Amino acid sequence: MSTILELIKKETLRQAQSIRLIASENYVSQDILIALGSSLTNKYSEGYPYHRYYEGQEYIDEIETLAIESAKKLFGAEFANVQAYSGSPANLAVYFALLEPHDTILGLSLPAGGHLTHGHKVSISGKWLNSISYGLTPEGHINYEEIEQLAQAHKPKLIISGHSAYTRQVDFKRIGDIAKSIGAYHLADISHISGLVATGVHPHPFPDADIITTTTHKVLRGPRGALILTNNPELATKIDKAVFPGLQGGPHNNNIAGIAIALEEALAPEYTQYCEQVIANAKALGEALKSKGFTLVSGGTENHLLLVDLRNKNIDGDTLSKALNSVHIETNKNSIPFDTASPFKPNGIRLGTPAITTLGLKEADMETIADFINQVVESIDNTDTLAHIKEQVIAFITQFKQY
Ligand code: DSN
Repeated sequence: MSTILELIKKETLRQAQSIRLIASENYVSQDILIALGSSLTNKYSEGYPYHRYYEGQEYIDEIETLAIESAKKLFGAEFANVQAYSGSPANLAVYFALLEPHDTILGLSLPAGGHLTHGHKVSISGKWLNSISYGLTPEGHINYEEIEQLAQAHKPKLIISGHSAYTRQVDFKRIGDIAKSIGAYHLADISHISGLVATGVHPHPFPDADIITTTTHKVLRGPRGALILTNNPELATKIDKAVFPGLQGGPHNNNIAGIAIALEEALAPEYTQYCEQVIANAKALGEALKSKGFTLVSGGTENHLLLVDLRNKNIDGDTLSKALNSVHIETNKNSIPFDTASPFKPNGIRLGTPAITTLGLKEADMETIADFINQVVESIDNTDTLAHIKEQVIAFITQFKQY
């Protein structure tokens, strides 16, 4: 067996023996793994279904059409592009479709829970565009009044709603109304919450957003990739041109097939139950952590993720996430709103429940996980205790369905 195949086996085992709490990760189905590893990866297909530049597309056209139709049905959209390689290129394609260099955009700042591509200054979105950022209130909620003030003062051409580390529901209508009042486009990047939106357990950005982007591999539980959705035919044409030939070459057909399967899975009633359980588990984990003296940004959660403010625990997010990883609990360090510490040693960690909910964990199991996390904080320098916790974690998580 090649070294790479050996490493893949080790990674599969590592995932099976870990409590995976990274809010943007999940486990895909066996059908999706088959699609990803299929002959579809051998094929070039520049263009769109039934309008390609290379021959031999009869099955590829059918696959991409099925993905488009399922995306439209799941999100109630008239147009869907399924070719963007991932969330960042999807957002860039929207900017390329709608904006000129140096146009102004307004998005949630990265330290407040936004994304690099929402205008951070190290990203092309902050270098080639004039990016302005809004933040949160001291209570950890989106500061809608600040959006309004910044929109009036700077007249951005595009306002972005959506986030990577925000624990409350987004008021898409309020942001859409602000965008309308200044003639700006409203882009809702729902990458983190798209499954919740599709199943109605989080408010939908349509009709208050002009365009929706989402990755396909978070709560949505598909392979890596992205969707760009709109109900506006003019914007749809511009977006298709921006994705290809504007930004990308041949689409990743194996991923598009996996996306088509994930969307079909998400259209089934069991997926709505899954999304409801994702939120129930996040709330239960939050309450269990609070009962052990942990502080949560915004006091709790209304979606799939939690941000833990560690300042009262006398430990930073880098040290804790590494210690948790050593006992097979995967999290990521994360800045908390108004964090004065460096992003390399921030004061928070981010936790999410999409992956563990796929394994079948329920509210009562969140008590166990909160207990493991608390034990790690209390035994941070005790290698013997950490080794013992690791054994308990592996015994606990391997009781559940394996992927
Ligand atoms: N890296 C993703 C996340 O973890 O939220 C965002 O792109």
